[in-house]
Amino acid sequence: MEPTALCTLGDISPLFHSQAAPPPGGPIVKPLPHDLFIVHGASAEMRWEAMRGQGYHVPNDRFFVRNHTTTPLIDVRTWRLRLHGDGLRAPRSFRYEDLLALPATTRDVAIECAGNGRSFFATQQGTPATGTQWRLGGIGVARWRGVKLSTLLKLAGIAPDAVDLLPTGLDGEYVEDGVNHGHVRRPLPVRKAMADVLVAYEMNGETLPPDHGFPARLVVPGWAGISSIKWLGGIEVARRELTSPWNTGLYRLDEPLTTQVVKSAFELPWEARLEAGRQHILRGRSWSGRGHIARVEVSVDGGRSWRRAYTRRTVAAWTPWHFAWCPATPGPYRLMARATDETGATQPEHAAYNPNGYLFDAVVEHPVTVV
Ligand SMILES: Nc1nc2c(c(=O)[nH]1)N[C@H]1C(S)=C(S)[C@@H](COP(=O)(O)O)O[C@H]1N2
Ligand SMILES: [Mo]
Repeated sequence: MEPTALCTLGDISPLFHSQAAPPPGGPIVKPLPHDLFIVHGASAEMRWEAMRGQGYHVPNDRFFVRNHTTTPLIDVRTWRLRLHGDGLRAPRSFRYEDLLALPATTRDVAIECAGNGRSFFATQQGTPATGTQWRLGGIGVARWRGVKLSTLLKLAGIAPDAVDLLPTGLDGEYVEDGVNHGHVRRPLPVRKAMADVLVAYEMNGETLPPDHGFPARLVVPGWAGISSIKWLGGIEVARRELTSPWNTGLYRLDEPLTTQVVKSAFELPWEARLEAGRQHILRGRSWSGRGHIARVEVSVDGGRSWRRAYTRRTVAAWTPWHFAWCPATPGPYRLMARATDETGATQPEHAAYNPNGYLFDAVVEHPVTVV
């Protein structure tokens, strides 16, 4: 039980650090203010405290960006989305206006980098993994609007024996350790493409911003973010299995990565300071690529005891929750949140190590100080 008798119901917001903003870095077009983002080279993760007081969706100004190279600025007047390959009976190109004129679909979908949480392989498990050292801010949920990919594939006469698609981005070629991997592209099975994938041209009611794929991007629900190709230029459709470095070497364990794992995050600054002797409403969100979150538990004593957080039923993209905590004694604490999804998948104490640090699903210990 919480010592609520000792607790005054006070200001529920934690004490925020204010820090001088260093100059933003990286070839991203939108501003990356220090209070919203942690910049990692060409990518930028959202600070979780930036979701405090926000609604269900991550506003476009704070949505994380993961770029292999730089954000291209594409002229929509000459842009075409070209559908080609031996898996189509009527290959064709779509102009921007063609997309806008087709029946539109709106969906709340999370996009999450497969490397989200990677830094905890080093800091929490003592086994560093190579790649961008994300904390938990490599995810965002937006309301995406666009055309179903299945609609475009049907218009292009997709063959019954088509197997794989290869969507390709119009950003620069990706060179890593002296090896040119070419344009960012990753095979997508026809089965998934026909099921629930969008070709999105709007994000949270605005024209898709340049950093998030203008004029059009894929939105692939539940799957690793690399599937959701930005700045879409072409889609090959083939009657055989396709490969690219993004499913043969990168973003792969035994098999190419598909579904994202279960995770949870507190909407608190890292190393937040909270006042002793009053009630704090700890807020956070949990998500899983497999579907709805069924249960969220929180521990404020390093995992010895757990209590249910209050969740409201929402769509599958993610589930906001809250938890009342009244810390009596000043000192350092580790807050932990553990979610279980509708398939029974839950967050373990330890995530399975892999050298590229994909799919970190363990409970994250969020350090705070009670003062
Ligand atoms: N063309 C292209 N598409 C891309 C990428 C990229 O670098 N180029 N990055 C991918 C990765 S790894 C992720 S996690 C998501 C990130 O989407 P966001 O930048 O809109 O958050 O886009 C994916 N689509
Ligand atoms: Mo990613």
